[in-house]
Amino acid sequence: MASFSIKFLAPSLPNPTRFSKSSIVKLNATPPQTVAAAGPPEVAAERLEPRVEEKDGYWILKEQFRQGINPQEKVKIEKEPMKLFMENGIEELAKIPIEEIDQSKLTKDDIDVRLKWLGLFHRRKNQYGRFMMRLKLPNGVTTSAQTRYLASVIRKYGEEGCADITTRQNWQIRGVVLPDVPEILKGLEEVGLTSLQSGMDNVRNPVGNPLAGIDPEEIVDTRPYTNLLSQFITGNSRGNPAVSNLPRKWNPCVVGSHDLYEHPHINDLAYMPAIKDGRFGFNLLVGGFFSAKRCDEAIPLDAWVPADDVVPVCKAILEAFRDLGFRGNRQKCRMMWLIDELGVEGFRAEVVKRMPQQELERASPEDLVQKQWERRDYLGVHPQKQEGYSFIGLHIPVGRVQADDMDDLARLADEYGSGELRLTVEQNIIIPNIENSKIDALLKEPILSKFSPDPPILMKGLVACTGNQFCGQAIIETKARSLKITEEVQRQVSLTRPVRMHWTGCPNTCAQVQVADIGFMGCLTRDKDKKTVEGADVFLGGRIGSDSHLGEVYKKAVPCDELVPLIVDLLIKNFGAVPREREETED
Ligand code: SRM
Ligand code: SF4
Repeated sequence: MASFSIKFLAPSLPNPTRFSKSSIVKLNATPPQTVAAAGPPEVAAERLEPRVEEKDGYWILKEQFRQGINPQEKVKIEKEPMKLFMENGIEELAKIPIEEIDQSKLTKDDIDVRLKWLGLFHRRKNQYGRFMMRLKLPNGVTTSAQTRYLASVIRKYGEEGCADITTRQNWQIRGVVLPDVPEILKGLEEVGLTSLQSGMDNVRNPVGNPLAGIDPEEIVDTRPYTNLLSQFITGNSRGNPAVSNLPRKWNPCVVGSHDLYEHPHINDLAYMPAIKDGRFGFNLLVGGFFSAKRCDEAIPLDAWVPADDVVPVCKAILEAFRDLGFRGNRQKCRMMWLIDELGVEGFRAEVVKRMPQQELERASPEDLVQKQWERRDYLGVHPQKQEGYSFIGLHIPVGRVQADDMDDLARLADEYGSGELRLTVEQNIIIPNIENSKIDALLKEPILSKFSPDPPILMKGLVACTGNQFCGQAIIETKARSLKITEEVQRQVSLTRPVRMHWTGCPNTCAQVQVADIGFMGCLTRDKDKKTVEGADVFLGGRIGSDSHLGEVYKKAVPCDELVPLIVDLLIKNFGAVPREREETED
């Protein structure tokens, strides 16, 4: 398959769009209804009045649309969150003792809500006074210097500090205390990182092919596009308030591999490589999302953009969402709800209005992603498209690392590769650009017994969200439990193919249980003695790749202590597992 290169475009910086104020309607506090099956909905012209306006460089909800809005919208109105970064409000906030901060609603909301615009999440419930810091890491690409810097930050926090690789191929670091934040923000800038606009009603990390630029089978190198998107979204790490007051979170990805490592079907915007009239570009999928109340796969927008329009179309879609999206019940604010309300064509028309030339081509039939493609395992050593070089995929159990681990991984990247590391949505790490002559020595490195290129087969596909160790929304513990249960299951059965098991601590499904072969979603339940215990709803049948399909509940509310026999049974009946005892007798 041919590869395509693109020009590296200067990021298109925020360009405020102004709208007529002629027709004014009140925000309907009743959430929009799902109309998917009912044909194109009738949408009154006044419904298309933008609900936000620009004031002093920030976008705020217009007075007339403030009825029935959710509490998070009120927090945004009370004080613009981006000011903490753009007007250096963080410097002052960081000087106030946390006890004092907690005494005023305004400053309490600053640390619990508004700081998420700077990527800082106060772990009030489970790690009071400490913050998780979420980075932006387009395409999951990072450097050894960045990794060492992040390690240096968490090392300072001793047992309170650690880091996680996230399900959006990103870093999160933990243990951060408020007085250190201004200095950490400077440190991030020095190593070329940003944490800006990574939480709350912002665009999340742009996901791309973890093998971009090194994969002999790649369709297109996704890195330039994910970089451009991130530069646009964060205003080159200086902040972009034009897209920081969305009605809700928003997830983008750019697909570059037939393997669909990027999970296009569960992103709000997925760029699918496609040729049109000999030009390279992308068909667009929109609206994929998971939430506690509703999960939906992305649908075609019936639109194709040339490669040069990746940023303009992202901007147009974000502006349509920002201007028109519902801001009432938080469970009904994701972009798919707006698409439902306007109909795909209606939504598309709003995007077209916001394109620079008010034009958007129809989708191309020449989709470049091969439908019949067996998803490849990136763990282990694999040849790159660059002759004489290989990459190695290392398994990072449930994505958790400590400072020393990060330093060691950075050292491997420097000594054996080109100083680059890549993070994957399965919470693993890839080290690219290793000269083939160095592979043997690399495979003897002691840290590979912890972060194995060839982990036990069931560990390969294990993913777990943060869970109740740190996450205030968690119902159950996930990371340690998922490892323990998987180890136990492995002792009981053997398998010849990996089974992707995902654990998520609550219905928000950050670990995407619906895409897993077997998923576990935390809940509370009762055991045989009627005692309340941690449990899980078990999901089955998620598929990824071109025949993607969301898994469904197989069994509800299973006590965690009863999961091992259930998993063993599922593996035997559905995934060809063989009980170890029988295997031993047969030998
Ligand atoms: Fe998530 C909220 C962790 C990927 C759906 N997610 C949270 C919070 C911020 C809740 C909180 O304040 O504690 C969690 C932080 C816990 C912590 O201390 O780490 C959290 N989400 C994560 C991460 C770290 C899970 C992981 O272990 O990897 C992932 C960070 C990705 C990143 O780098 O940005 C993460 N979250 C996801 C995904 C997966 C994805 O994007 O592919 C989803 C489902 C997909 C989607 O969003 O459509 C996801 N997270 C949610 C939701 C439900 C969203 C909704 O529309 O209702 C929430 C709750 C919310 O936003 O109100 C949530
Ligand atoms: Fe927290 Fe729930 Fe997301 Fe897990 S799924 S990180 S428990 S919000």
